[in-house]
Amino acid sequence: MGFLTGKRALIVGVASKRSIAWGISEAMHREGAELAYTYQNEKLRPRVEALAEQTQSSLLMPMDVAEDSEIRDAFAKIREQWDSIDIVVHAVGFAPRDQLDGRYSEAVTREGFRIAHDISSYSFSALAKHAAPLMRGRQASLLTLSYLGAVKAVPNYNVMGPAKASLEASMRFLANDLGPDGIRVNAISAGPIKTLAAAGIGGFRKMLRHVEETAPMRRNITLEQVGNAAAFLCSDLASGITGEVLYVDGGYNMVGMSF
Ligand code: NAD
Ligand code: 0WE
Repeated sequence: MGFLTGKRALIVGVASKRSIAWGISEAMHREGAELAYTYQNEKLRPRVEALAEQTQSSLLMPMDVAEDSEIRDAFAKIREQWDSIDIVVHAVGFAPRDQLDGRYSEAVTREGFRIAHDISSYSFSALAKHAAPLMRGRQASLLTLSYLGAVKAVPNYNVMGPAKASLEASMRFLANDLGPDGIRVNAISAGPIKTLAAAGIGGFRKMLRHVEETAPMRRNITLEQVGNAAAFLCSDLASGITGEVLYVDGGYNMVGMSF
């Protein structure tokens, strides 16, 4: 019997089979969780639908996290279908393309900053706000995806760094606020993975090579490794862990020097 048997999970952020959210879905499905999915827009619907079927899921809803009404409607449908929920996975990040290239001081704009923080950070708090009433009295948990740029300056990551810092701080405030209701809130800080969100980034292959040469494990991480860590964190095996950023990066973040 899988360690997520009996758990119901909402997965936000599947766009393709390379999505981190999909790696998490596969691990959670394997461990016995029942899954629901959202898709950002109609263009992505058929792809998410096909992937949902692969995990025997039939609960599929539109949700652009920029729209309060779409978040509200999605959770209304979950309440109808499931009544309660045990797990919410937030694997969403976005900044306008022009923000992710060149010097931070030159690329950053008021609008770019606003959008990055709205979509990549506030949306997690918005999901928590709607999920918490459906989680009370259960051993529930929320999970988000972060990146090293939250705590260290990384070239070209630019305003996504401050947005991830805000996301990690929000995760801690949510953990503190929802802990008394038995709800845990954590983040995984993943090493670079070639997903859709990473595909268009200039120099991404160079970054992957740098990690391979520098990280203690001397390799890049896989979707399966992130998926397994996520399944653990959202399970009762992690009942003592909340407000934590778990690095799944082959140890890259803690290295001070490497030859
Ligand atoms: P991805 O492109 O597969 O997933 C990003 C998702 O965000 C997509 O499903 C997209 O539909 C969704 N999204 C964007 N704007 C949205 C909106 N307005 N409303 C709803 N959904 C929206 O890429 P990914 O790499 O799997 O990204 C998932 C998360 O993992 C992000 O938070 C990203 O920052 C984080 N992360 C990625 C890496 C990496 O190297 N790929 C490393 C660490 C953390
Ligand atoms: O969080 C991310 C990716 C975030 C992202 C990616 C895109 C590409 C397409 C946010 N917004 C957009 N907007 C687009 O239009 N990662 C952790 C992956 C990533 O992105 C980088 C990285 C890494 C790692 C960008 C520059 C430098 C490193």
